[in-house]
Amino acid sequence: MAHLKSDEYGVGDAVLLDEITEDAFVANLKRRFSKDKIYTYIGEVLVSVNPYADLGLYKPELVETFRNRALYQNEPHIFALSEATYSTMRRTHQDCVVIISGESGAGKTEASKRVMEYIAAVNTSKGRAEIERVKEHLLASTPILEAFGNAKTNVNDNSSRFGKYMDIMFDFKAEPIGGHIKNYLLEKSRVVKHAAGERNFHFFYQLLTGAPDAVLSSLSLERNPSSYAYTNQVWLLCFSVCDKAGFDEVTTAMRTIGFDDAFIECVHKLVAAALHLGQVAFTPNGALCVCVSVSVSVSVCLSVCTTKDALLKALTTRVVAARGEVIETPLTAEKASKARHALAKSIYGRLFSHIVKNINTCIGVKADKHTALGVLDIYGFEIFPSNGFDQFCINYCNEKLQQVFIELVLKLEQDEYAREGIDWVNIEYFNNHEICVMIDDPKAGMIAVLDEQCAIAGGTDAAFLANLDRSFKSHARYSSFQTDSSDTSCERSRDFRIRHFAGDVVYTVDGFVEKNNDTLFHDLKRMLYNCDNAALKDMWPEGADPLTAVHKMPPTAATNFRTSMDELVVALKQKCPFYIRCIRPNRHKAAKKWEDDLCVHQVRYLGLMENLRVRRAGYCNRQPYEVFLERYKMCCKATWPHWHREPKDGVRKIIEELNLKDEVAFGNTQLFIKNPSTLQQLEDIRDAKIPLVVARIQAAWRGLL
Ligand code: AD9
Ligand code: MG
Repeated sequence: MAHLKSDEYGVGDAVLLDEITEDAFVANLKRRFSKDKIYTYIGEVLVSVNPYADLGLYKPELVETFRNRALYQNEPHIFALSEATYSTMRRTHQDCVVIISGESGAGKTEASKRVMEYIAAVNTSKGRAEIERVKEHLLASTPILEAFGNAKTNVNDNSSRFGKYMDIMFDFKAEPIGGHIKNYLLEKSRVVKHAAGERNFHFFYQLLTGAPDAVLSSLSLERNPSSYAYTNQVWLLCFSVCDKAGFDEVTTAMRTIGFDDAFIECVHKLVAAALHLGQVAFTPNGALCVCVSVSVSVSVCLSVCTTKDALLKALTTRVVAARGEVIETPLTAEKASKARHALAKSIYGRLFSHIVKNINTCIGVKADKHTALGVLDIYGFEIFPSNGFDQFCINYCNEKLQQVFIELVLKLEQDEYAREGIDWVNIEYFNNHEICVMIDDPKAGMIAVLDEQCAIAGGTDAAFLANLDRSFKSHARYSSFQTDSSDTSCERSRDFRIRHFAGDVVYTVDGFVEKNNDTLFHDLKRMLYNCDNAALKDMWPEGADPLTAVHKMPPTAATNFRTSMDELVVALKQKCPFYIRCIRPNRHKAAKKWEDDLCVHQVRYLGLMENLRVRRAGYCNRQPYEVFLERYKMCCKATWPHWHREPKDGVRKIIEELNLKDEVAFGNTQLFIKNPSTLQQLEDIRDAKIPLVVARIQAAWRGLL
C-alpha cells in the first residue's frame, strides 16, 4: 500500500486525497502526469492520461508483477485493472467487461490493446498449442480492424471510426477458447469525403504503398495515393502512420487469423473497386449523363467481377418496377455521380462488416458454456469545426455510455444505500438522461424526427431542421439559428446545436437525410449479387430479390444505431463492469504536455469528482449476509461449522471476532465493506484456515469409518 500514500508522485488512489476538491484532484493528476505516472485510481475506476509517448510501461516482463495480485498491491496500472477483471471473472464465473471511455485521442484504443495483451500474456498456456492459437487469433484481429476501421482525423492520427465490443471467451479453467466481435456503425462516408487535413481509412494507403507490384497491377492500381480522388488529400503529410509496414502487418494478421488467399484477394479487389469508382467521371449529355471514363469502368469491372455493360447501365440508369412494369430511367450526371459514391461507400461498409463476420467465424467458440470478458472501445466524443450526421451518432453513443456509467457507478450505488438503510448524504451529479431522451425517444426524439423526413418522398434536410426547431425550441439542450438568433455558435441557417454532457456541438444539417436513408439503388445491389463472387452474394443478399419485389422500407441508419446502442447497454448491464476513464491532456498530440483547461473540462464532464465523492463516502463491496456467512464462517469460532440463527447475527460475530467493525456497515440485507484491503484481509484469513478445515473434515470422516 506504500505507493498509495502521498509522496512526490501524489496519491495513487484519489480517494486518499486530504481534500476532495476539483483543484486537489486535478493537481494530483497533473503532478503524477509530470512524473510519468499516467494512471490514478478512484477506488476501482482507473483514470488514464494519454502521455503521447512510450514510457516503457507495458514491457512483457511486467506481467508477472501483476499476476494474481489485487488492485491495491501494485502501482495503479492498466495491467492491475486487467488482472482485477480477469480474476473477478475467474473467481465468480461471472461475465465481466472493461468499459473504456473518453474523448477522441484520449487513449481508449491503446488501453483496449493493453487489456487484451495482458489477458493473453497472463494465460501461460504451458506450451499448449490450442491456447496459443486462440491467443494469436484474438490478437491478430486488432491490426486488421484498425487498418479497415481507423483513419487519421485532425484530433487523432489513428482514430477509431467504428465502435467495437469484443468478448474473449474462457472455459471453466479460465483459459481462452475464442472470442466474438460486435462492430457498430462505421463512418463510411469517409470513403468518399473527409475534412481537410484528414485521411481515408488506413487500408487504402497501405494497399497503394505497401502491396507488391504484381498485386497492384492485377488491380489496375498505381502506387501513388495522390492519383486517386478518394485518397489524394494530405496523405504525404501524415508521417506518424507507416502505411508501407502496415500492409505487411495486416497481411500477416489476416493469414494468422485464417483468411485464405481467395478472401484476401477479394478484400483487395473491393478496396480497389472503391478507389476506381472514385475516378469515374460522368459527363452531361443534355440533361442526362454519359459515362466516359471507360478505362476506369473496366478496372471497376475487373475488381468486382461484373461485366462492363452491366456496370455502365447500373451507374447511368435507374431501373425500377412500378405497378408490375419495369421502367428504365436515365440519370443526370449529378445523380449518377452521387449513386457512384453511394456504391463505393456501400462496397466498403459491407466489406468491413464482412471482414468482422469472417474474423468471428475464425475466432468463434463452439462450446455453449463459457464465461466472457468483454472490452468496449468506441469512438470518443468529437467536436470538429464542421460536424455532421456521423458526429451526431458518435456523440449520441458517448451520451449512452455516460448513462451506463451514471446508472452503475453513481445512481444505483446511491439508490442501494438508501434501500439498505445505510447512512448516506446524497451526492448530486449531472444526469444526461434528458439529452439521451431528446435524441432517442422512439416517438418524439431527434432520430424519430429525422426518420419521419426520410420516410416521405422528397424529404429534405431543411424540413428536418424546421421540425427539430418546432419540437425542441424550448428544450434547454437544443438551439438553432432560428430558435435563438443570439446563439452565435449557430451562425448559419443550416446549423443546430446540442448541449452535450461533454460540451456544445454545432451540427450542420446537410446530408442528414441522405446518410440516414443510407440507400443503394436496388439495381446496383442486383448487379453486385449477380457477380460471380460468393463473398459479394453474401454481402448483398437482398440483391437476389426480383426487380418487381415490393420492399419494406429498411430501418434507417440512425434507428439501426439506436437499436444497437440499446442492445449494447443491456449487454453491459448484465456484466460486472470495470472502468477506464481516459483523458486527453493537450490539443496538439504532444508528448507529456498538460493543458489545464482541457483536463479540467474532461474531469468535469466525465463526472470524476462525483465518482470520487461517492467512492470516498461509499463501500467497495457488498454481499448478502447468507453469502458472506457461507464464505467466511470458518474464520470465526462462533460460526464454525454451523450457525443456526439469523445470518446477519452470524456475520456480526465474524466481524467482531476479526475486529473489523470500523471497516463495514450493516445494511438491511447486505454487509457493506469499505476498502478492498479489508476484503483481501478476509480472503487471507480464510486461505490460512482452509488447511485446518480440510484436516478437521478428514478427521471427522476417519472417525466415521
Ligand atoms: V478515438 O475516439 O478512437 O479518435 P482514442 O481511441 O481514445 O481516440 P487512441 O487510443 O487512438 O485514442 O490514442 C491516440 C494516440 O495517443 C495513440 O495513437 C498513441 O500515439 C497515443 N497514446 C494513447 N495512449 C497511450 C499510452 N498509454 N502510451 C503512449 C499513447 N501513447
Ligand atoms: Mg480509438
